[in-house]
Amino acid sequence: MLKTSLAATILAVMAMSPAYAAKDLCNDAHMQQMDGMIAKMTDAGKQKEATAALDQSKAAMKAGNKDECMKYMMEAHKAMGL
Ligand SMILES: [Cu+2]
Repeated sequence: MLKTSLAATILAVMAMSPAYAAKDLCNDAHMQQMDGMIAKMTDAGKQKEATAALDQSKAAMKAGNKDECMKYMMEAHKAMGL
């Protein structure tokens, strides 16, 4: 139940952001959003996976590598059940 509502929340958040379609999620605001969503995950294994992927995504963002950033972002989303 909780997982379902979390996924619905994430989808709602993503749908509200036009930037999502433009694949422009490599920004501090979204990273913060991701941190918050991952913190609410109930599956410890998936949470770890999402955190690791997001860390790599953040590192790529800092390095200015948007392709890498998006690649790991998608991995994080997948771990989150998106
Ligand atoms: Cu994201």
